[in-house]
Amino acid sequence: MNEFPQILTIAGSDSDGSAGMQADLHTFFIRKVYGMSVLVAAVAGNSYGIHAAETLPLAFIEKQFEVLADDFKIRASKTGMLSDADLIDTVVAAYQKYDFGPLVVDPVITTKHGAQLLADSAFQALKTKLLPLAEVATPNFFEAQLLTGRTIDSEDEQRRAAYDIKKLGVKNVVVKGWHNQTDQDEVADYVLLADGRDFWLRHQFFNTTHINGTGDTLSAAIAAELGKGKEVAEAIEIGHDVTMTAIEHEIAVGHQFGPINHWASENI
Ligand code: PXL
Repeated sequence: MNEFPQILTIAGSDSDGSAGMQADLHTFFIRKVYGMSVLVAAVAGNSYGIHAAETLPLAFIEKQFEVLADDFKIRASKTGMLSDADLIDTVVAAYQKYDFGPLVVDPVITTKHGAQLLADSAFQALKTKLLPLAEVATPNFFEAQLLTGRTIDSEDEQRRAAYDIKKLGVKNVVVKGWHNQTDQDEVADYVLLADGRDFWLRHQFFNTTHINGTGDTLSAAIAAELGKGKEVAEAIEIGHDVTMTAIEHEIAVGHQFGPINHWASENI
C-alpha cells in the first residue's frame, strides 16, 4: 500500500500547459511516477508570453503540504516558480517540517523571453534559504550568472559558477549552457556532484522556438528518477536525455513560443 513512487512539484500553474506545474506533471507522467502538486501561484500565459500572475494565500499553501504529509509517502520533490519571499519562506518551512524526500530546486528567475518570475526582494531568500536545501539545483546560464555575479563567457566560467553555487549549500549542481545563438551547433551543460566528481553533458543545438518548459522538465525528470531510487548522476543524465528528446520532436501547439514534446521521451 502506498508504495508506488509519488513525486511532488511545488510550483506555479501556467495556463497554456507548456511550463510550470503542467510541464512537471507531463514529465512525471512520462517517467511513470505519480505526480502530486502544491500550487503556490498561477500565471495567465499563452505562447506569446505571460499576461498576469497571482499567488495563493500562504495558509492554503501550508494546508496543501499538511494534507499531503498526512496521507502519502512522497519520495522526492521539486520546486519551480516561487515568485516572492513569503512563498519561499512558506515552502522552506514546510519542506523542513515534513519528509518529502530529496529536493530538486529549479531556481526560476525569469523566462527565456525576459518575463520576470521572481521579485527582486525574493532573490536573497532563494539564495540563502531555498538553495541550501537542494539535493540538486538546475540553474540555467542566465540564472547562474545572477546567482554568482559572473559573466559566463566560457566553459571555464561555467564551471566556476557551479563551484560558487555549490558553496551556497547545494549538494549537486547542473549549470545549463547558453542556447540561444543561431550560429551555435552544440550546447554544453556542466554537472558538479556532491563528491567532487564532474562531467559535461553535450548535445546538439536545436534551433526552435518550442522550448517552453525545458527547465521545468529537466528538474522534474531528475526528481522523478531520484524518487525511483536512481543515483544522482544517472538521474541527471536521464533528465538531460528526456529534455533534449522532447525539444528535438516539437509539437504544433500555439503560434509563437511553444511547448516541448514529452511523448517523444517515452522510451528513455
Ligand atoms: O519555465 C519557467 C516557468 C515556471 N513556472 C511558471 C511559468 C514558467 C514559464 O513561463 O509560467 C508558472
